[in-house]
Amino acid sequence: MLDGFQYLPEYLNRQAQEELVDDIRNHMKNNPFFTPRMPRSNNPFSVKMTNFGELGWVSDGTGYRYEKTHPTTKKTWPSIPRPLMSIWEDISQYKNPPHACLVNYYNSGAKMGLHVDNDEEDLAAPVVSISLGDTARFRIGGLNRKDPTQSFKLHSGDVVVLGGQSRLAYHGIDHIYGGSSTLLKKGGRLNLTLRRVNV
Ligand code: MD3
Ligand code: FE
Repeated sequence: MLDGFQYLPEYLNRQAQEELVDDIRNHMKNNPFFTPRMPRSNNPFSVKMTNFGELGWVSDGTGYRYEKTHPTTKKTWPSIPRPLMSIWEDISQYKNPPHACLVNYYNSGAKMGLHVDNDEEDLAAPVVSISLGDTARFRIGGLNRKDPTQSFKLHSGDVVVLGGQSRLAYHGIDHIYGGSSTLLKKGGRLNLTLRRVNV
């Protein structure tokens, strides 16, 4: 495994997960999920998303980028919920706070193909990922698409830190195990990723 990769299973207990979901729901009022689209092809992602923070990641037919406002409501994104800021402070070991928190929602058929996250300028900062709800099969490889990959399950409450070399590793979500968690009333999986965008 590439250096800088940290897997923290069961980082959040059930009560902490429930409180986080409530906080996320409150921050989702007037901040609905939208369907990102692939640049050029305009094909929809199977994952729905929204963002918290000064900046949010958006994707449409014209490309990937960070924006200060929601693509459909045109409002600025809500602040990053406090418990998420605390998780960053506790485990990122980074001097500066995150600008963005991507909120991805997967229903049981959704996937995310292998990709690298490099739309951020501050690649020295780690990405911190928090999983809630249904279990996912996560795949991570190396710095080149053809490098060997390994997969493992991410369960509700697990946290992953992608620092160092792993920050630019290929990764994706192969499968969601529908009905594997009772955390979210409507099922599915939420993934939160905290990112620093500008240096
Ligand atoms: C490795 N999210 O939002 S989380 C993404 O579960 C993304 O929704 C997946 O890939 C999800 O871009 C995987 C784990 C993760 C997040 C960011 C990474 C792994 C990463 C950035 C660099 C390397
Ligand atoms: Fe990613």
